[in-house]
Amino acid sequence: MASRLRLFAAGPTPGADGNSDPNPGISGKAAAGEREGGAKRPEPPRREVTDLGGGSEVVHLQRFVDREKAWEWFDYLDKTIPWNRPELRVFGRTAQPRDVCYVADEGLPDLKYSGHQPHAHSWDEFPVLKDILKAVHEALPGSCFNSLLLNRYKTGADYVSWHADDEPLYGPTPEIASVSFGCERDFVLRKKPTKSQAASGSGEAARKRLKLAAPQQQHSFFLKHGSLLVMRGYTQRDWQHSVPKRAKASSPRINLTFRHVLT
Ligand SMILES: O=C(O)CCC(=O)C(=O)O
Repeated sequence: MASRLRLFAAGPTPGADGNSDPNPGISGKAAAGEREGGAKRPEPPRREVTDLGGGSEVVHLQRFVDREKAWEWFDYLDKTIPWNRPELRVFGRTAQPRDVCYVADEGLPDLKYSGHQPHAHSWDEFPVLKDILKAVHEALPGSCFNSLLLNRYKTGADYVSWHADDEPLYGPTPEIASVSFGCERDFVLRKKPTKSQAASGSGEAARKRLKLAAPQQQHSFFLKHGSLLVMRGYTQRDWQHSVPKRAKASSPRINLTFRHVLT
């Protein structure tokens, strides 16, 4: 059967704010990741770039891969990946409930994050991951990912709290490409307080002050089934991101974050 994969690497760049939804009619139900139903609508190629300032940028392709192919990949990943649910710690707290798995090229330095050192599986174990990696590389010319962190959120009670992927093994300006399947969830970015702001109070207090003073210090993206979101430049140094709990998100979501480990 001919592949129905359609990639939208070269769509127009509409402007600074990438948060506008080209399909505002999508209901909460559809947003929860329902598979079929409803009228088929044309899927316009669209590449939204959000300039976060200070050399940080987010690129968002809501229709990176078509729904049917995205569900095929979701089902494969859901059934085939050897998911495990480690105890992850962020800022001294044990939390972060979600299933994870790690895949990487052979011979890379070990990844350690949130107090967890995952076993690195080989790409050869999961041929579909190679297909997805190829699609991501085609969508992002010049990219060269050699590792992948997979997350599965079984319900809206699973989440990732505020953090940055600023491990030294990714270097100072990593490009991180995040592909989402299944239940649609919010992805939120907030500015880290500067050193002097943090020094003048607790980090959290500084953030509260910042938020009051500057609402542009937070950006929210709605990650749809089959979408691709890319963080670039100094995003990991200067911003934190999270996928908050959502009581209404009742179905599973799978997220793949492709990264380049420096060698
Ligand atoms: O699930 C997501 O969209 C984000 C995952 C994430 O933040 C991470 O793996 O570091």
